[in-house]
Amino acid sequence: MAEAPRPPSQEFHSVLAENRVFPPSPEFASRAHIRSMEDYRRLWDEAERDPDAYWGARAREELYWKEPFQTVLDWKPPHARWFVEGRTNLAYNCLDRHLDKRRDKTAILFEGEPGDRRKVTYGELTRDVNRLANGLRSLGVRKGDRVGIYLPMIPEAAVAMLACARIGAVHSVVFGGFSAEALLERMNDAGARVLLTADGGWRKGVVVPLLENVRKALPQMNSLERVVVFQRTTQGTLQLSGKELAWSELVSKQSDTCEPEWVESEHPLFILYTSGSTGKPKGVLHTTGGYAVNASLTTRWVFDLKDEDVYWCTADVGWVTGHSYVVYGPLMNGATTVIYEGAPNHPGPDRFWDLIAREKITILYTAPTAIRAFMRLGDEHPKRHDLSSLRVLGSVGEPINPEAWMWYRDVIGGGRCPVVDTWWQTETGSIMLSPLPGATPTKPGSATLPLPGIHTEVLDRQGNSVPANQGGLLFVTRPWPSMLRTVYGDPDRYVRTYFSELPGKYFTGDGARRDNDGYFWLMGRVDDVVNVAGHRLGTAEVESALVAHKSVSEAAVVGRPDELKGTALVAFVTLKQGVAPSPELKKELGAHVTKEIGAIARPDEIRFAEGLPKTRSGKIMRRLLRDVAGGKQTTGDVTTLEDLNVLATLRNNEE
Ligand code: 6R9
Repeated sequence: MAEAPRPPSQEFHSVLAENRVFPPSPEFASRAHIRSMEDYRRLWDEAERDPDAYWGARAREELYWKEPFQTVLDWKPPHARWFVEGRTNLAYNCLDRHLDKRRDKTAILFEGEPGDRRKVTYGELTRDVNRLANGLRSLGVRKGDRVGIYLPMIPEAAVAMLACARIGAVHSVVFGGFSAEALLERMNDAGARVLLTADGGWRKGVVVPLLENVRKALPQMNSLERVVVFQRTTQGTLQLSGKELAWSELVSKQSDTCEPEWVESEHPLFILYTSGSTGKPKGVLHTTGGYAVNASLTTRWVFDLKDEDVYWCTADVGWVTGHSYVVYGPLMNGATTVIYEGAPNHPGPDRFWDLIAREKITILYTAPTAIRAFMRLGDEHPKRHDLSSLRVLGSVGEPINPEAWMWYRDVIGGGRCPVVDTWWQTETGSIMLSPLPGATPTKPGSATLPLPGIHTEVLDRQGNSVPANQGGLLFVTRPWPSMLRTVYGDPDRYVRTYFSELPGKYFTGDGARRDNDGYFWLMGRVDDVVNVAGHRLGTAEVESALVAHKSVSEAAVVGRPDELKGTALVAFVTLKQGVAPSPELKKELGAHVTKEIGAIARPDEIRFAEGLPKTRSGKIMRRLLRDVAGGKQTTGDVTTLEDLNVLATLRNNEE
């Protein structure tokens, strides 16, 4: 059972005192797509007055529709269908549509970690996508079939996604940092027929063994028929066998053209697994039309994206940010999107700044955890490079503390670039709360205001509005085009997780407050999901990995505020009878979690405990553990504690 949402704690004390305001500069505003708060309010009012007219107009502007839609929204809470009768194709919208004007424009500017570079033009990208799309068809992949993608950050990751979209196959990208076990679970849940992968990818100077992981999982991948392997890290001929097939061989015989599958607006586009409050990740399902409209629109508005921009979102395509803001959003806009393969600090701490200066990158979109890490490395690294090409800076993934926000603005943006703190989720598909850089006065640490047509509210559990400056739960109270449609294979979980708190209103799982100007300040998750270095993890997932170890009897994992990562993971572990606690065992358990999920889930701290505090009904009292982990005094109600001694023992066991 998931624990009921708790009122958000106020972990980021410093934001409570934040009152600096930065209006957009007149020069920036005069050239922006949206130039003033009047512009913003006009759009807002338009959406408010007639939502169907507003979204219908946006959908016609953003996308090429092979068949027009008649119904903008069919809303039977909590199920929405958008642009119902329309037919379109997302690969067509990202590629073919631009060929007249942008055939030779760079679509993808790629830099590998070892320093190899490639510029892929719109013409070349279209050709590569079409060949792979034909290749997939030749393997029997049809509209609606699921295709797994487990690739490094190389142009082929985008090619793979677009090839699926072109033929109406549903892609499910698995982050390359996930282990064989995590990959297996996701591929089986999605029922993937084909998996697109690579021999490896480069990270911190070493090879991430993707193919090795695939091979470990392969015998148990029930639905998988073929594995297509791109050669990235090895030399000579790839030794492949069984279900494996070389990517180069698959595409070499294929035609450069491929008729797109014109799919219904509600045809599934992708499944992306994300963490929830139970051990099993949720397959968030997005469909075509609504997702595309919002991804395209928000990329242009929030980043003030123009044709001449060189745009870099540093997210991995394994996360939703990579889907919407590395691949689909920028390519729908005909932009140049940068893909960088490796670690931000390899071979040196100035890798990002070197790349920005060399390629004259104009828009940078990254995560607070990266910003804080750079901040700690010292100003001298960015200062050695000419960053004057930058004009907009974005942040995503977790709350950004005002100190990091100011550093980002001053040291990276030279005090000249607007900072857009964008709040959204895998489930929302695209940005929901964000400043518009030419219009919205920004405040360090606030995601400011909802985009036009988006209705976010801070409510209590009864659905009442929470007064200004008080914490509450963040809801989205009306449907929006890029909302998730269901949890793949588990439609009840969709209703239960997102719409059972207040019927008909989408519950985000985040706590927030609004200030006197109506600005939103995000306060972190209120459920058992934690954001570790911008990566979303379910504490239950880590717990189930730990209890899968032979020495572990029980485990509880909680988040603790961490200066660098935002949240660090602390695991409380009780051992089986007769197993002695030891530093070696802690190491072993850490390695075990890495194997089960991936290095991102390895607890920062493991504490052995004789027992865990539980309620009489047997639920682990995480609130108490969070306090213990954070070194805070426990103030909450502990009368339901099964054994108060347990708590005292946990406190003292802080070696
Ligand atoms: C896009 C993405 C979603 C969770 C979300 C929230 C946190 C994301 C944020 C933010 C404060 C921001 N989050 N952006 N918190 N300010 N600007 O990150 O999706 O991986 O699904 O994570 O991330 O807690 O609920 P996802």
